[in-house]
Amino acid sequence: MATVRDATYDMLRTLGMTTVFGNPGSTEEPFLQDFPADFHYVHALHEATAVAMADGYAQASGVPAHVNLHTAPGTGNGMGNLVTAWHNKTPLIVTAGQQTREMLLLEPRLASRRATELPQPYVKWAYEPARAQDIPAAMLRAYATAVQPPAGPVYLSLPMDDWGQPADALPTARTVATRFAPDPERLTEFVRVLAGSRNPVLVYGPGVDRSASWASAVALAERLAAPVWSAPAPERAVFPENHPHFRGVLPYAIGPLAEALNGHDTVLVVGAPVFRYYPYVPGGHLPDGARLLHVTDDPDEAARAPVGDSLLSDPGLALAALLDQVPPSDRPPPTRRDELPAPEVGTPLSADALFAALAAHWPADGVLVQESPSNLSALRRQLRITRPASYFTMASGGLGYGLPAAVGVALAERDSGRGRPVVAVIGDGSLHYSVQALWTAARLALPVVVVVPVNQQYAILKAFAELKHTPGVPGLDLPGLDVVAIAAGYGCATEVVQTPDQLGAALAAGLRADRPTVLPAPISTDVPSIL
Ligand SMILES: Cc1ncc(C[n+]2csc(CCOP(=O)(O)OP(=O)(O)O)c2C)c(N)n1
Repeated sequence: MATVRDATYDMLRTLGMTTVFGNPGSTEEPFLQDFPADFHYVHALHEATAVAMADGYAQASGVPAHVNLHTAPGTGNGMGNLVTAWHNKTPLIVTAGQQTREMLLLEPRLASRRATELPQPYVKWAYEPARAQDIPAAMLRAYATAVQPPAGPVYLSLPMDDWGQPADALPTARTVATRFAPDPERLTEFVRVLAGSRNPVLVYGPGVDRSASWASAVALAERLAAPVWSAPAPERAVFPENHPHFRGVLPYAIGPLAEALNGHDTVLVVGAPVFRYYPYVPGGHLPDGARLLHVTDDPDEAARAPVGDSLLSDPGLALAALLDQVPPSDRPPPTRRDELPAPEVGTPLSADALFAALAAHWPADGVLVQESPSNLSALRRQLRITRPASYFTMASGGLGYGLPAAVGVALAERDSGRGRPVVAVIGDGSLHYSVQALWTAARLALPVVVVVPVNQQYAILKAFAELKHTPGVPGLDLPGLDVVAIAAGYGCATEVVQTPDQLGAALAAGLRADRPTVLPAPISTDVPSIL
């Protein structure tokens, strides 16, 4: 007789979800018991790491990932990266163990109180099945909820005595669409505004990359002879950054962002919130007289935009529909930005010199995963992303995502057979939030290279304190951290890099290795301005 466990594994097979990221506990053991040979359990040493590895894996493979967490404490540990998965719009099915139904009323140790409230509001759906027999169908519903736009995480709390119960017949597998097309009438109105615009500008967001529509994004920019900006603080790269139309990433503050768009009468935003701001710098949201058109697959994003007119659609389908209808412009196309002068190479290296070296030695088809807050501008200035699905970071602002996400991306690259090289750039502060991801990467023999710009401080918080005039904040310096010893302790190759050539050689060796490599690189302690 089939048990609920048998039926659930069958359902997971049907859904193509045979990889489970997790950290086990007693409340999960009845699920994990006799773990099937055709499944892969990716062991994380902390739940934050499990969630972010699954997020990176899901984004790089384009399908949802399954994370199994330990009841309330495990969910709590995973919560920061669940917040990130929500903002990243990553479809994740998070399951968590729950104490035995027989004892739940008296709240034994490890009972999750109000389990479905715990992950709120950062899940699209949270459920504890009313009957053990409902688990396989709840998995199916969880999947359908996670993948429909806007995609995101869902949560199932699963009592540990459910798994051995006799199963009902397996629910019929069903599928849902993951894209929807724009309202034709409203699209025609958008076309009319764009065709009549004197000087339009395009702002593309991560939804363009998620919907695999770089080609349409480029074609529309060329059709309109319009410059292109990346939406502020993007979690994915959205446009070939060596294209003559590309202008850079918009600043993430109200006044400066509007200033960057000065002179444009129409702003078309596709696949991003309007807008993702960080420090409060007052001003208008748009240049005077400009009109904003917004395409998003997220009704909440459309509702909360402070300016503009929104159109719900899959970003890729909207771009394709616009391309069908927008007439070619007779404006001269934007010209390429001036090339940057090569940064000076000093001792220690500046962030710019370090990342110029990284760019010079960048592997063809490399994937960059980034969590280096104060050095982000230098990194994006020096290392231009030119291919789709090649840049990942967190949309949330929560640290502890980048390192484990890079491990998840690298695993997806291996599992898919694509084998693209993965390089992470992780600040010496950010490294420690999910540092144990290094152990999983070592156990999996993944050749991910982690470059750590070492400035021995939380530089961005110093910059923020300067901008906001809050002197005297404690806890902003990071002396006495031995990155080499930490990396070695988790089983990684590691070497301090101090020159561009040393970085090049260590990077090439690391990408050929059969384990992760951590490369701490001492950099100047100058604090870059936050804007
Ligand atoms: C989970 C979490 N805790 C704290 C913070 C606040 N925070 C933002 S940036 C930062 C420092 C990052 O330091 P590092 O990685 O060394 O980068 P740097 O700013 O020096 O470039 C901190 C602590 C955060 N964003 N997320």
